[in-house]
Amino acid sequence: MKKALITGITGQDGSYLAEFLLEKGYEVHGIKRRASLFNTQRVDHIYEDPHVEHARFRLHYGDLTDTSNLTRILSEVQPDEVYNLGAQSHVAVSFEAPEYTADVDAIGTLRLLEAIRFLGLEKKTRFYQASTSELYGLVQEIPQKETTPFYPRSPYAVAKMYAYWITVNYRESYGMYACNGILFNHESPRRGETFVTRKITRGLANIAQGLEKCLYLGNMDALRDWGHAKDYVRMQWMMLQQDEADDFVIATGKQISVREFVRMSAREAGIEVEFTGSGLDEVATVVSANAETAPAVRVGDVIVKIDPRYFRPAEVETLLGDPTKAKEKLGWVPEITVEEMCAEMVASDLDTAKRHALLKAHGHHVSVSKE
Ligand code: NDP
Ligand code: GDR
Repeated sequence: MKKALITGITGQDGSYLAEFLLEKGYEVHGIKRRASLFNTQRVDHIYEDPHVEHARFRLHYGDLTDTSNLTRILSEVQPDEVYNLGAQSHVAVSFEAPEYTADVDAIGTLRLLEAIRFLGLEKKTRFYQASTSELYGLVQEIPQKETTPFYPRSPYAVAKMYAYWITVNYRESYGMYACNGILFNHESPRRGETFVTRKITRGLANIAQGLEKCLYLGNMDALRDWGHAKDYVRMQWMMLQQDEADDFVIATGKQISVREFVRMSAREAGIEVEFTGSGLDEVATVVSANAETAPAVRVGDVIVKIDPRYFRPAEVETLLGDPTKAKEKLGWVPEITVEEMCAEMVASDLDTAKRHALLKAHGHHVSVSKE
């Protein structure tokens, strides 16, 4: 039985990858952080009681900032494959916490690679690094492929650039099987609530059900190549099954704007909107609403406004990936379109919002967390 170790197992990708590897028959180990509340909601459905013999799913307390902890876990697990998905993954937050982001995202990757080498596992353990389209930042070429030069535009992207190159360096220096997946944005109903797609689907679902009045966003013109996390974790595994380690761009090859994603999500929730104004004065106003899915919404309601707080000191305006290499070398093609993904996200958030609205109607307190 193959063993995998996943950092960031409690995150969006970690949870889908763990499911995927368990289905493939792997023993899956994950690193979770200590938190004051339970933080394993995304993997609770695959959790196995550690008291059960031969459990194939194990969680270890740890942190990418802690070298001795990582070394001990690697030594205990002796994994065939390590997937380094753990990161301070929010671009806007990286401007607020640049040093921490560098410690986790850049040096954390070095700590893992060095621990593998220190333990003499460099010929046994294959390594996947969660690299990102944010490396392209101020884009030098459209669409972006493996050979497009990098121009990172945030502390997050700069940290991930170190991680990218240290992964290449360990492959070239020590013959390690180490790969970078340069993944473009990918989303799902499990996406963190402060990333823009989920913020939109959750915000509009809450508005539809009367739990919120208005959604506040930043740059509506940003263009992204959005895929589904399920498609992308399959590719992470495929990358580690080749004869030779290599780096791949993973993307859909299509892009839409944040504004278009708002329109698409609103439509899924039964709301048609019209955008008027520009810059900080842009708003989305309701022109029609389905009484069944959006009973709390009226024609003329302004449901999206701009808040300058959500603009970044330096922005990545446009990202569009060219996944030709992944298609040709690995036979990978994305199966889920942005429209299907958006429909799934809105349906899931509407489901939750309806339950919360019902609780509220029966006098229960419902808190709607926001950033
Ligand atoms: P999430 O933010 O959903 O998950 C991040 C994971 O990292 C969580 O499990 C989090 O733990 C963990 N983590 C954070 N800090 C530390 C730390 N100091 N030590 C150990 N673990 C830590 O991200 P995604 O699942 O969306 O992304 C997975 C990886 O892929 C990340 O590295 C991200 O940067 C990268 N990426 C993501 C893309 C996307 O569009 N989703 C695109 C390209 C790259 P906790 O749950 O406790 O917070
Ligand atoms: P990104 O994702 O920065 O691309 O990083 P995010 O969803 O945060 O932003 C996408 C674009 O939307 C614009 N935007 C807003 N973003 C947020 N979060 N909140 C808002 O209110 C808002 N309004 C507009 C942003 O300015 C940006 O242009 C994600 C992360 O998963 C990274 O870890 C990963 O590496 C990259 O995708 C690829």
